[in-house]
This record gives sequence, structure tokens and C-alpha cells, in this order.
Amino acid sequence: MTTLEELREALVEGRAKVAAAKVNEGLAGGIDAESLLREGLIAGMAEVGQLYENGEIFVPEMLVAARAMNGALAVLKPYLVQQGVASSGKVAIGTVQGDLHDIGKNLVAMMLEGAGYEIIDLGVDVPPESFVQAVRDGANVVAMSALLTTTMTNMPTIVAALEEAGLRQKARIVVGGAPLTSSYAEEIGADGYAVDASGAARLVREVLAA
Ligand code: B1M
Repeated sequence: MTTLEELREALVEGRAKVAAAKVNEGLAGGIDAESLLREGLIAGMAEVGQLYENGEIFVPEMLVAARAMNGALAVLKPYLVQQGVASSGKVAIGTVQGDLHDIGKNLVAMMLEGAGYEIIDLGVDVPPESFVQAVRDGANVVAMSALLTTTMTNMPTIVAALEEAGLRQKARIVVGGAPLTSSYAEEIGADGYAVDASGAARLVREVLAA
């Protein structure tokens, strides 16, 4: 088995120490961080999702796999985040209310940090008031993540809360997460949608320049 295959297997089996060791082994063996992320960790997580959908694993196994992914990501972070020139942006990022998925949101935060933006990480299950407060505290970009079809519908509430607080013009709003689309972003009045973490860094640059 190749290191990437072993990494995927470790993730699916939720073996955190092995996953972290395989990331280190890959880096030492000359595999670039982007490939370890995409072909190892993200591909492994997609497999976990498939097994869950097929009823072959359940929430506890998904949780253990997520812990292994977070551990492996921590090892990979310094290689993904090559601190860029400080950018004039303060991004408040969070997973919307009702949603506990944070791996994608953390990756987006990492990429934005690497692009030189200041990050206010609001965490998961974030109520609209916290996004509003972050803009009062100086955030000029609000980035929302949702992984559930039942929680993405909380995004328009956040847009409305910013409007009601008279702060909509103070911040650009960008959204992402597996169930989202660019047309949904447009429909709810967001300024943009990104499909993945590197796309999010490009998008933030674009919306701030617009
Ligand atoms: Co959940 N879960 N989960 N889960 N989980 C999904 C999302 C699901 C698709 C699995 C499935 O059925 N195949 C399904 C959702 C179905 C739906 O809504 N249509 C699901 C479900 C149903 C649930 C529960 C309801 C299960 C239950 O309890 N019965 C429950 C909900 C809990 C809650 O949130 N209230 C639940 C719980 C969990 C765990 C806690 C066990 C765990 C999360 C742990 C954690 O995050 N710390 C978990 C996991 C791990 C998954 C899967 C397997 C993996 C998600 C992930 O981390 N992907 C997932 C299946 C799947 O995705 N294939 C699944 C890797 C990550 C890198 O990708 O998050 O998509 P992603 O992020 C990407 C892009 O989307 C984008 O960039 C990221 C990097 O490229 N992006 C943005 C994300 N946010 C962005 C923001 C931006 C821009 C881009 O802003 C500008």
C-alpha cells in the first residue's frame, strides 16, 4: 500500500496516531502537503461519508474519524499555511447555528490565515448575534459554513440580522459547505460562494477588491 492509501485507511478506521504518523511519513517522503490533504485526508473523509450513507458505520465511528482528521490536519497546518503578506481583512468565520461540522470551516480558516487575513474563529453552532457582534468588533468579511441541508437555511437569518443591525454594508458575506451552491448564495444575498478552502481565499480577495 502507498502512504496515501495507508493515510486514507487510518482515517476511515479512526486511528489518529497512525494518521498523524502517515502525514509525517508522506512529508518526509516528498509528498506535497496539498496531495496529502486532497488525496489522503479529504478522500478518506469522503469514504467515511459513503460508509455512513450505506449504513456500514454510524455517528460514533464518524466522530472518531473526524478526530483523526483534526489531528492529522494539525500536523499539516504549518505546511499549508505559508504566512503571506498581511492583508487588510479581518474575517469572522463560523459554522452556522445547529451545525457541529468544523473540519471544512477549520481548513478555510487555515487557508485565509495563510493568505494573510486576520481570523476571528467563532466556532460551531454560531448564533446570528455572534456574527453581528464580530462585525461590530471590526470584521469586514463574514464567512459562514454549513454541512447540513437543515442548517444552511440559517444563513439568510444571519444576512437579515446584519441588515437589521445596520451593518450589512460594513462586511462582505461569503458562504460555503457541501450542500451549498453559488445560486443559493445569490438567492440569500451573500456576496459570494466558494467550493473549497483555496477557492475561499481567492473569493475573499475578490470581494474585498470589488
Ligand atoms: Co455529519 N453529515 N452529521 N458528522 N458528516 C455529513 C455532512 C453527511 C453528508 C453524511 C452523509 O449522510 N453522507 C450528512 C448530511 C446530510 C445532509 O444534510 N444532506 C451528515 C449528517 C446527517 C450528520 C448528523 C445529522 C448525523 C446524526 O446525528 N444522525 C449529525 C449532525 C450533527 C450536527 O451538526 N448538528 C452529524 C454529525 C457528524 C459528526 C459530529 C460525527 C462529524 C463531524 C465532526 C466535526 O466536524 N468535528 C461528521 C462528519 C465527519 C461528517 C462527514 C463524514 C465529513 C464532513 C467533513 O469533515 N468533510 C460528512 C460526509 C461528507 O462530507 N462526505 C457528514 C471534509 C471537509 C474537508 O469537507 O466540510 O465539505 P467539507 O468542507 C469543504 C467544503 O465544503 C468547503 O471547503 C472545505 C474544504 O475544502 N467549505 C467552505 C466548507 N465550509 C466553507 C465555508 C466557506 C467556503 C468553503 O466560506 C466562504
